[in-house]
Formats: sequence, C-alpha cells, structure tokens
Amino acid sequence: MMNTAADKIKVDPRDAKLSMAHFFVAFAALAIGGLMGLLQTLVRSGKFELPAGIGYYQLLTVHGVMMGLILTTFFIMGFQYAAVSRTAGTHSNAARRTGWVGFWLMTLGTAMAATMVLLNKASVLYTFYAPLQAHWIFYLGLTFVVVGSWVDGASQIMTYVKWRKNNPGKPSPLLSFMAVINTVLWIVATLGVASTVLFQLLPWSLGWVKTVDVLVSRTLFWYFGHPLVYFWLLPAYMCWYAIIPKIIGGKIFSDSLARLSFIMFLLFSIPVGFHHQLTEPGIDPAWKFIQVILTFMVVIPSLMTAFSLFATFERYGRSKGAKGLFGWFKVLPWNDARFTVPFIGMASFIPAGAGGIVNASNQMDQVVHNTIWVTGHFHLTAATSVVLTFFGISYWLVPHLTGRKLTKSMNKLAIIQGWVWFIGMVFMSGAMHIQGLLGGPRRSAFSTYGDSAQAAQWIPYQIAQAVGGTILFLGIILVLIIFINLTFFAPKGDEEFPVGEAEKSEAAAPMVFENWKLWLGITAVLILFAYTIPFIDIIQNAPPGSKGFKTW
Ligand code: HAS
Ligand code: CU
Repeated sequence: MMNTAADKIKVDPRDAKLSMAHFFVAFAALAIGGLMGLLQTLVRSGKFELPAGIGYYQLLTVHGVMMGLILTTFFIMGFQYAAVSRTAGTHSNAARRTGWVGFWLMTLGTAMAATMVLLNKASVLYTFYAPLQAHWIFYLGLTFVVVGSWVDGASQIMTYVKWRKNNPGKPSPLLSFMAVINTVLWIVATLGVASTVLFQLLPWSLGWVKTVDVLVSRTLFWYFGHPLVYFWLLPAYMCWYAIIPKIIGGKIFSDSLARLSFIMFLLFSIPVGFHHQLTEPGIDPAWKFIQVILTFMVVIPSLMTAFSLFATFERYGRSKGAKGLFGWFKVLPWNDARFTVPFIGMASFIPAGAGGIVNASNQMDQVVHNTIWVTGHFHLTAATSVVLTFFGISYWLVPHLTGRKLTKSMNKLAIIQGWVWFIGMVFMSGAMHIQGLLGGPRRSAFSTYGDSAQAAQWIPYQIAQAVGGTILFLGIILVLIIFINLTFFAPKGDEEFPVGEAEKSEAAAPMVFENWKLWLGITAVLILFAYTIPFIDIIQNAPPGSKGFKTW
C-alpha cells in the first residue's frame, strides 16, 4: 500500500485521551450488558433459573440499557470526536473542555440509572414505557445522559464551525460533515425523549402528578426511538463510506452521494415514529399511512449506500484484474480485520434491512409486531451490522489513540471474533426470526407463558437462541481481550487512522450540502407535518376522566 503524508496524521494526544475515556465506559457497558444477554438466553431455554431473586425484566433492562443506550452513545461520541479531530483539526481547548463536561455528565447519569436498575427499582426495559414506573433517580440519570450528549456533541460542532470559518467556500472534510449531521440528528431526536422524561415521567415518578398520558409518552418516545436507530447506524456508514475504501486501497465512489444520503437521513428519520405504533389504538390510520410512506423514503439513502459500496468494491476489483459479476469478491483483503469485521456487518445488513422493510409494511407488521421476530430484527441491525462495525473501527482506532500497533496475532484474533459473532448471530437471530413468524412473543421469560404446552412449543427455538447467545458471549470475551491488549499491552507504534479519498477528488461537493438553515428548515417542516395534527388528536381525544390512563 502506498503511504502518503496524510496517512501519518495523528489525532492529538489530548483529544485521544477524551476519546479513550468514552471507550472505557462503552466497553465496560459491553461487558455487563453481554453477561446479562447470556443469562437471558439461558433463562429462556428453560434449563436455568436466576439465582438470588433476580428478575427476568431486571436482567432485560440492564441488557437493553447497557447495550442499546450506553455502549452505543459512548462509542459513537468517542469515535466522532476523534474523527472530527483527525479530519477538521485538533479541537480547541474550549471545545475539548466542553467535551469533557459532556462526558462526565453522561457518566454520572449512567451511574445513576445503572444503580437504580441494579437495585431492581427501574425494571422498565430500555424503552421505559409508562405505565411501568421507575424510581425518579433512573429518569434523572437518563436526563443527564441526554443533556451530557448534547454538550459532548457541541464540541464536535464547535470544531466544525471553526473549520468552516478558516476555509470559506470549501466543503468540509467528509468525516467531519458526517459526524456533525449525526450529532444534529441526535439533538433533534432527543428533544422527544427529553420532553416525555422531564414533563411526564419525572413528575409522575416523584408523585407530583397522579396519572400519565400513556399514548403521548409513547409517541414522544418513538419520535426519538426511530432516529435513535439511525444515530447508531450512521457512524457505521461513516466507516463503510469513508474509511473502508482506504483500508482496501480503493476510492470513495462519490463524496457528494455520501453527503446526500446523510442529509436524507436527517430529513426522513424523524417523522416516522408511528411505524413502531402501527397496532396502537388512538392514532388515526391516515397518519400512520403517511408515516409509513415517509419510512419508505428513509430506506432510499440505505439503498444508495448499498449501491455506492458495491461500486467501490467492483471498481477496486476491476483495478486488480477481477472479472465477472462477483470477481471483486475474491480480491478483497480478507486477512485484514479492519476490513473483514465491518464487512460481515455490511453483508448482514442486507437481510437485516429486508426485515425492516417487512416491519414497516403495515399488513406484515400485524404478523410480527410484539413477536420475537422484532428482537431478531434489531439483533441483526444494531447488534450485528452496527456493533461489528464499531468493533472493526476499534481494532485500529484504539491502537491509533494509545500509540500502539494492531499486531498480527491480534488481527487474527479480531477476524476470529468477527466470524464467531456471525455464527452466534445466525443461531440466535435466525431462531428469533422463525419463532416470531410462528407467533412467539418478545419480552417474555419462560415463567410468563403460563401453560406448559405453550412453553414446550417454543423450547427448540429458545435452545437454539441459548446456543447462539453462548457463542456470542464468547465473541464478547474476545472483543474485551483485544480491547485490553490494544489499550495497555500491544507494542508501541503508529497505527493508521484511515481516511478515504473520493474517486474524482477534483469535483468538490456542492456547497448546498452545508446549508444548515435549509436542511434544518426542511427537517422542522417534515416533523411538524407528520406530527402536529395527530398529536392534537391524541391529546383532544384522550380517554375521559383523566389526561390519560393509570394502567394500559
Ligand atoms: Fe428497525 C423495530 C423498520 C433499520 C433497529 N428496529 C426496530 C427495533 C430496533 C430497530 C431496535 O417499520 C425495535 C424497537 C423496539 O424495541 O420495539 N428498521 C425498519 C426499517 C429499516 C430499519 C424500514 N432498525 C433498522 C436499523 C436499526 C434498527 C438500521 C438499528 C441500527 N424497525 C422497523 C419497524 C420496526 C422496527 C417498522 C417496528 C416493528 C414492530 O412491530 O415493533 C431500514 O432502515 C432498513 C434499510 C436497509 C436496507 C439495507 C441496505 C444494505 C446495505 C448493505 C450493503 C452490503 C454490501 C456488502 C455492499 C435497505 C447498505 C455486500 C456483501 C455481500 C456478501 C453481497
Ligand atoms: Cu423505526
């Protein structure tokens, strides 16, 4: 591979320290959440009982909160902070200080929420639907995580703004642009969850108000919940679009196409929350229909991504003399964990995305909603495509930040890790998809089935899930071994932070992509369009006698 001066650019050690702080929390969350995941699949197999009066829903909450909320948010903020530093330049002292304040707020909030869950005072799952009620410290902790992430994200925005000021009229570096889009998406999305927590759940858990309007709180949650999954996905796309081409020695197919797809995510990922509420009474079907159409709009940038990735691989393959439709497949660098691990994630995203399209299709959602199919869906999307890409990123980013090298043996272990994950997930997610199609419920332990004939029916599938869960837990142990090695023990050296170049680097991206007034304006209009009338409807037609339900 050719080395240019740009390959040597290092993230400033002061920025590296803050990124690593995020990764410590993220990987600790992975360790705790992973153990809970293992225990869950074992309990569900019917062959194992939880000791010491630990409840199934307590476990499920620890697992969902640690994996879905803490691991992701900390990893993403740490990665984006480093990516902006690498491509838009070292953060200023003010930006770095802002980042640290955000980091500590998030960490404090995590500790508060985690303590209440571990004390079994907040077994409300990661979606914390009312009327399930948690201790107020749990809600306040989550508020700190969210507010902390805004402050943390502000540091990336500050550095982006500084770059724009110093480089008038030029498109910003692709990775910085992408990081800022994702941060803005996150800020707009979290307004929904912050509203329900601050104005509904917190006062209610403190006993200041007696009831809570369940439909309002669920609607505000899903206003946030869908863009949440794209907040997880976009950093993986950052790697697929802008980093993988460099790792394989190819080029980014089109810088402008990548930016356009990110803008489409900003526009279309928020006004679609009703696709999680298709079976809920109290929402006008016409508005559900409109939000389903908007959901199909947000599929388009993923199809653009698939197109662009195939184009990168194919062109690279041709340059290596590959022939035929899939000739490129053989010339890819399969012995490089930095490529192979995210690639397994990418390939998994084809069936994962197809499953999402099934969910979004109202009639088919009636079959799979609240079944364990949905759990299978998000273990392919979030827990394979996204998280394997995050692992793949950490295998070069951690040594880059700690001034060490990804050694041959660690590289090999990392590739094994990726395949172990894949095999475990084929069992676990595969069995979940099938059981779900047959009507197997999600969020259910054995003890909740009631009658034993019903329980017996699901045993084979749940044993397959336990086998998968055990293999996945092995995968987590491998990740942790590699992470600790790359942080503390790997030999000192320079590991590259790969940043791809566009094929036609002379064709600069149109400046309209950086027109934030325009994009934020359209985002706001779409949100108001999709939510105003149904929201008024929900509030005006709330059941008589209360501003909501005591029980659902
Ligand atoms: Fe989803 C439920 C619809 C994507 C996560 N989703 C969930 C839940 C989670 C989640 C966590 O409409 C459960 C929430 C809960 O607890 O209740 N989802 C979609 C749709 C998409 C989608 C339309 N979901 C995701 C992603 C997630 C995620 C991404 C996490 C990161 N989902 C739903 C719906 C529900 C739902 C309903 C509610 C269901 C219910 O009833 O409750 C789309 O964005 C998917 C688009 C993706 C594609 C694939 C593009 C492929 C690419 C890879 C190319 C590969 C290459 C490699 C080049 C169109 C980019 C080539 C390799 C070779 C070997 C050939
Ligand atoms: Cu969704």
